[in-house]
Amino acid sequence: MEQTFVILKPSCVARGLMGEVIGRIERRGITVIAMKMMQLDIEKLREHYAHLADRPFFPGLAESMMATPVVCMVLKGIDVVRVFREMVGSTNGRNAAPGTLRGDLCMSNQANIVHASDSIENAKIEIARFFDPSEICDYTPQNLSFLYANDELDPDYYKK
Ligand code: IDP
Ligand code: MG
Repeated sequence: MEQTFVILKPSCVARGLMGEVIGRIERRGITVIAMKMMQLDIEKLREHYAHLADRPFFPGLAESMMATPVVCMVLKGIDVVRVFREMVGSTNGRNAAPGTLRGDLCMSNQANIVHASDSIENAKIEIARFFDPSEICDYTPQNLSFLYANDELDPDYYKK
């Protein structure tokens, strides 16, 4: 089953939206298998936002990501990388569709409350960047047979 990496940004933590976002993740039927609060530093952000390091807004973005601790999470589910990106919505909160996290909960391009991996490959890299394997609790939720039909589940899943 697929895994994705999430950061609840300072704009989520400081505005008291952690519970709302985690609640929506749980209600969707996505499983949280790792979660920790941490203070990001500039080295980590240069790695994490390497694709944006040359952009004029990078210093402001990095500062905003260090303004408070953040919450890092690993989520698990079938197709969860794509499903969670769709839940998050467009980068700019003012353009994000209603019903998405950003479209319902923020008004900013930069302070857009959540980070989510944009591909399976990047999810693997980001999970390894922020979590030690020992911090990931890859358990099987007891309600799995109510989250998915049997024919959606990998037959080997139960053998793990
Ligand atoms: P994403 O978070 O939707 O994947 P990316 O393009 O990967 O968007 O950008 C990473 C983060 O950088 C965004 O979530 C946002 O916080 C910030 N960002 C992106 N573009 C801008 C911009 O034009 N101005 C300010 N901040 C930006
Ligand atoms: Mg991105």
